[in-house]
Amino acid sequence: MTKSIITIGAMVVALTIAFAQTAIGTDITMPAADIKAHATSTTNKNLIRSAMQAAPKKVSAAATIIIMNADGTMRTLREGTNGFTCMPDNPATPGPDPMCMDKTAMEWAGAWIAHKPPVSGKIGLMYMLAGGTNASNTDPYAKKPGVKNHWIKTGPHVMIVGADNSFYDMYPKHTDPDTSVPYVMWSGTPYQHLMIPIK
Ligand SMILES: [Cu+2]
Repeated sequence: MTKSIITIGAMVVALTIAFAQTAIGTDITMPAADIKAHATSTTNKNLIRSAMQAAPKKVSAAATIIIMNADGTMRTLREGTNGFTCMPDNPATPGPDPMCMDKTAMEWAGAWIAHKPPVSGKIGLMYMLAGGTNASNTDPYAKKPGVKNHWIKTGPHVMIVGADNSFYDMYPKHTDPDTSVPYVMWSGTPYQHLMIPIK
């Protein structure tokens, strides 16, 4: 899973203002309300495009697209029909890391963000086909690398969340994992999950 999605909301606000300012500079005849609406739709389009890179085309095309606001609440950019939810890249991390998840994985992510235990015995699937960057393989809430951590970069992968310990026990759990083979992230925490490279 991937770090502080919470910061995305703040980034979106900053981006929207930046877009609006650019528009003011180039076209002073455009009414302020139009500028704001135009900036918002451009930003939303880019966020949706980013989010859709996480899964196979047919999956992300029918998925709901959301972003997380600064306070942890969610904003829906587009309603979907196939039970998958996609989120755009988190700009706080070095690499692109959009993700698409099924309903169970979405509940799991909600538990993680809220620091609550995920429902046990409900297995979920996540796609991260654009890759991902995590601040720590041991701390689910690390926002940036520390003395013992550095950015963990994983290429295109899928993730299995919510399985039993016996499932994760089959795989390596190193703090500094080889990301070219399946490995467990956040082992020993309620948020442990299997990272499965697919390239
Ligand atoms: Cu991941």
